[in-house]
Amino acid sequence: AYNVREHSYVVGGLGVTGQACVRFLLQKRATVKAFDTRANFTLVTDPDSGLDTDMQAFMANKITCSALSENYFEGVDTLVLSPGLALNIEQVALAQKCGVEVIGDVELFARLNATKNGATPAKRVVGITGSNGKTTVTLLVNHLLKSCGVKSIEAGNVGRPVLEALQSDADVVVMELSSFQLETTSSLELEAATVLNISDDHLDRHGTLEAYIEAKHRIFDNAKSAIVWRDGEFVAPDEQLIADAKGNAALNAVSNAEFNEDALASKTIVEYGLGESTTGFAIASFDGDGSARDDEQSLYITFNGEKLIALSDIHLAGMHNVLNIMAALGICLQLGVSPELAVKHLYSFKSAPHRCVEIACVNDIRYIDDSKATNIGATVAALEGLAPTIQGKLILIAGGDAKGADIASLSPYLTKYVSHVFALGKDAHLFEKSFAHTTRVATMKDAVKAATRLAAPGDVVLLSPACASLDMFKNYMHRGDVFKQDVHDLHNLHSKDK
Ligand code: UMA
Ligand code: ADP
Repeated sequence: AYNVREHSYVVGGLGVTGQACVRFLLQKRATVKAFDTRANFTLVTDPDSGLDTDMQAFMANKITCSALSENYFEGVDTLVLSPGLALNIEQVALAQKCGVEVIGDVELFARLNATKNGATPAKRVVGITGSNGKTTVTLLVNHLLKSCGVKSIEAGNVGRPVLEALQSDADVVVMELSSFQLETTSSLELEAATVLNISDDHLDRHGTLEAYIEAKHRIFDNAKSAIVWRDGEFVAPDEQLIADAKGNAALNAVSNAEFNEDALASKTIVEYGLGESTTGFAIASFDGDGSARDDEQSLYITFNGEKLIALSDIHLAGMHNVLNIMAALGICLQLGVSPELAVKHLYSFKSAPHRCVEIACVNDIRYIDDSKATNIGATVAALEGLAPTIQGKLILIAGGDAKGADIASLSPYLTKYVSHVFALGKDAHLFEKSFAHTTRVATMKDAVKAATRLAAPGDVVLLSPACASLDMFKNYMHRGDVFKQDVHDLHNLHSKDK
């Protein structure tokens, strides 16, 4: 079995992940030291961790925040790298030169939890990745499982470090996995895995779409089953086979050396999609009187052709959330929870903040916070999902750091759905280039003011930036909070009036 005491570790990066790794390894009495690339870095210890003295000692002696010396990796065999650090930094090159293996915290989890290593009892794990919807699906799966009596916990990119979940008393871990985490993971055994969707994101780190897809598809390597969006591009585990067969140049560039045909043949595939189908999850129209109807009242999610729930009984906005629900039901199914049972608990799910949430409605103008839309795909989903619910105009506040994405690809959607864009931040000019009705603004306050001036009753002011927030805000939460505050200030709303 994999035993941390037989290894000597360096933890790279001391954010949430790195600190959890250090804490875990200290607790297990493993040999560990750490570096952080930020010169002014100071570790904040968690007073509840019960490890204060160990952490204090660790902080005093074991953390390097300057350039690493040539012999830093002497006697070390494993570098546990934080997801925020790219694989091409000099510290990693030095480790590799010294023969040190580079893994992430998820891989450490995988080795400790591996059935072949006799972990008893191993936790059952499901993995969720994709460009958009990861957090929603992760929280939803966890909610449905818990509601159905399964002892589960959410972890990973959603915020709770996976090693904390390993030490919890949960039987099932619902893991949100980013491309950064998957890049350093190779042996994670999963009951079910899904790549929800693929759109441009993080190309500033991964370089090409192919490399990004390759990282995401590592989720399937040791998964017993795959939950697959029938109409999605690059989301099925056999995409590589299909691509090879068709000679698809873009996908052929996705080199997955470890791709294994036998593993694919033995994988269970659960399909889902918005069309009609008698296998897996689908949408079909059922009308009482035999007449042709396809309004929301007559549309149902089906499983293997059988009615599960009417779309009109679903409270999450947008068809992208119907897809998210189907994916979540598919994952629950692979853990033995029937869709019929799981759907009974959908209504009690509260969606996470900053994801298409109405934060105020004044003079019949709705203000919607979708600050979590940090890439183009998410903004497209918000526009398509909200458009059918809007009587008047849609005024969009967007912009920030586009992370190298092609904002011009948003322009057909802006033309179709949006009357005016107020653009903020570092890449505001890209919106100006892509859409004629764009005005650049300096601050969120200016954006809210200008949007409100333009708005009439029935209109929607949507913050869905298609960009990261870090050029102007601490994070997307902060951006959403500032938006809400500015809206409330402008209208003199007190929080109780929301
Ligand atoms: N950093 C340095 N030097 C270091 C270490 C970190 O400059 O030595 C910087 C990084 O470049 C980054 C920031 O510090 O800008 C945080 O990096 P980190 O690796 O320390 O991040 P953690 O605090 O450990 O949080 C990470 C995930 N963050 C990233 O992948 C950037 C969190 O996802 C995740 O919740 C957490 O682990 C627990 O698993 C956040 C995220 O933004 C929400 N993820 C990206 C996304 O969803 O798009 C991938
Ligand atoms: P992630 O964790 O992958 O960033 P979230 O669930 O936090 O995903 O949602 C991020 C953004 O993407 C939100 O703006 C949300 O409205 C949008 N979104 C959610 N699910 C989907 C989906 N299936 N397809 C496209 N966009 C989505």
